[in-house]
Amino acid sequence: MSQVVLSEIHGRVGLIRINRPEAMNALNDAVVSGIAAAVDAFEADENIGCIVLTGNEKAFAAGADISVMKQAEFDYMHAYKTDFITARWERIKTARKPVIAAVAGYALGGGCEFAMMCDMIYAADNAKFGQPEVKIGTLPGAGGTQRLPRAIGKAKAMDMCLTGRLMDATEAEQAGLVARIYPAEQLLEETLKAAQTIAGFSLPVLMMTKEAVNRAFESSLNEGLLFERRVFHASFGLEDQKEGMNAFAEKRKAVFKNR
Ligand code: DAK
Repeated sequence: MSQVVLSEIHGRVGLIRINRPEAMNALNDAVVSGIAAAVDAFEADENIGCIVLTGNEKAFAAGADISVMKQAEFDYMHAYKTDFITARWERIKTARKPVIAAVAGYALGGGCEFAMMCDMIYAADNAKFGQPEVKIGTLPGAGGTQRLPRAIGKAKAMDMCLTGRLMDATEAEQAGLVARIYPAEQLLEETLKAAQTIAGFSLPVLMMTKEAVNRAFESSLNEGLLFERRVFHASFGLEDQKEGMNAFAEKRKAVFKNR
């Protein structure tokens, strides 16, 4: 049996590839657990500073596996009691290192939700995003109704969730869902390049920055500003802060020690 999740190391970047091409990378237990295990490993590895999650040129992931969810035993009681596909889904969200989703082709349903759990999305020009669950008699269940409006506003999010329509890369970038667009054949290379740049910075600073930006969505402005001030002050306790500023003054490249 082929591995449904592949992981590779490129310099200081951990690359996770969803690998179920025959099913448009539909997300089943094995895929979600495989992604979570890869994240666990990269988080524990001191030589990794940034993680990239990707699929293939046709699909990042076309959603949760419908062939599993359509089974008769998948009734309310089963879904509720087993906390259906919840357990390992949130591992991306809890990653402390930066995570970039590199999306080519379809990112639908749980696939779009997975991409939105990452810190940012770089898209290929053929990317298509959507929450089409309404078409199969259900609704987004892994954050789509919450993260999509925060990313693109209520009007477009409501439109997508209620009609199930797809959004192309250009619209997604204009709406704020996507940070960058690349020609499909350059997506992975360019994403890895950006990830290497990120991974070359001080890891504790990256982690503090990520925490602070995420506060913007989880607290009031004043609370967020207070949190930012505290981690900003904390950064002056890092050797890397002294190194970064000394290197600037000495007109040389900083050598961060991640402490
Ligand atoms: N599940 C299972 N198989 C899928 C699939 C999916 N989501 N999407 C595609 N496939 C399979 C197709 O069945 C087909 O298999 P064969 O017939 O060849 O065996 C193969 O992939 C190729 O697909 P198509 O023949 O359909 O290819 P097309 O190019 O014509 O169309 C498509 C591509 C992506 C537009 C189309 O396949 C499609 O509409 N797929 C379904 C998209 C969808 O409805 N996605 C949302 C699923 S619901 C939760 C977390 C998450 C979720 C829920 C709860 N919790 C944490 C509680 C998420 C739910 C969902 O994502």
